[in-house]
Amino acid sequence: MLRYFTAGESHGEMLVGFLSGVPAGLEVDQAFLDRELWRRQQGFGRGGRMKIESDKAHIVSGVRHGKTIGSPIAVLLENKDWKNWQESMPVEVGDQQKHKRVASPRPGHADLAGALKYNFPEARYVLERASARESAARVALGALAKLFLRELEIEVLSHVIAVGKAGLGNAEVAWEKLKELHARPEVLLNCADTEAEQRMKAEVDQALRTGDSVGGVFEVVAHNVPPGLGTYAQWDERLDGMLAQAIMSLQAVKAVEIGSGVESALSFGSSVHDEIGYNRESQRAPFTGFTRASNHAGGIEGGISNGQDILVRGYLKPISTLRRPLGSVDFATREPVKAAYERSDVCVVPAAGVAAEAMVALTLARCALEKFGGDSIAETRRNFAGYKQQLREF
Ligand code: EPS
Repeated sequence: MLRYFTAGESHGEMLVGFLSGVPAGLEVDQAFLDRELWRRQQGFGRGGRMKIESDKAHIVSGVRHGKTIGSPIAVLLENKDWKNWQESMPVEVGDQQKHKRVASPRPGHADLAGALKYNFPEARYVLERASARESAARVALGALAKLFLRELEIEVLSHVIAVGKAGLGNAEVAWEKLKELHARPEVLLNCADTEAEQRMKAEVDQALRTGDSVGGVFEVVAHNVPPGLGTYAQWDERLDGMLAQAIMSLQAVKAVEIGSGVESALSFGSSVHDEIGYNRESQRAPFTGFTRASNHAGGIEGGISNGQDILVRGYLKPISTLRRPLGSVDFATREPVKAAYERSDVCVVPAAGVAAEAMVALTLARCALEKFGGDSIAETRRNFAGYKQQLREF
């Protein structure tokens, strides 16, 4: 069973990712891991922190001679900013005078709820772990999951479909276009349409000018997923339910949509459901001869992948740290004050999309391993080939 955890504070020494259950014999492409980490650091509207960090995955276990060995994989990511925080956030007792308090909670951030829950007099330790810095560790683990999925020819990418009010007119972007977007050496807002991307940039510019922040919508696309991952048999084994949890667990995500789920709720069934056809001439489609006229279902029906691309959208609230802060209350005096301001990002929609790819990849990898099993990649591939044969013969 694929299991994973992360540890680490935003300004602590490092982030740690832990992944167990990956079959032995998977080639680990270090450059791929580091490029995934680089992608998460990009995007117009990121703050000063990204100029300090240059994330690299330092694997310390579970990989030998370039391949997984079936043992748990631990990945370390250095926080370069740690050198500026060693004295104010030491592991040992240290000098309390050097502690950097977060005196007033930011509306929208975990500050207040976290301080109440953990009984902290202020929010420093809350934001340290609630911070989206943690998602870097997920991206490192997700990159390993993507390498595993590649063995089954499954790929996962994302693109941005809205930033604030600026949206992509037609959000249906061909897989090949997503591949081109992914290959670009620079990331602006990771939108496949350059005109829409400029409008998105204008939204971020406005937020920058006015001391505000802006959210948006990303879409993750999982390509070449075979029918049959997930099941309706138990509520917690449904693929859409697992993906919703995985995406919702990312910092700042406030809504998740599978396919055109939101629009579907406002439409008649006849315009929502994806009509089924069959192609007798060729086995053109990757797994079966069954075809669909559309993909409003986002590749999942009855909690099971149906062979179409899986489409998952995440709706991101605007970053909760504002340069022109909202009203709050001082933790110590309980007097009204402005919320604390620390250096912050203004827009992170492209970065969140990359983190969401990682979560989708980890979820699909877990489902694929449950279905096909295998302690070595050779075994998984053999089992997968048998299943594909079964689908062809259906
Ligand atoms: C974050 C605040 C900022 C972001 C951080 C998330 O960090 P800092 O307080 O050091 O400026 O840059 O995101 C990352 C460090 C990252 O790697 O994504 C927050 O409070 O959530």
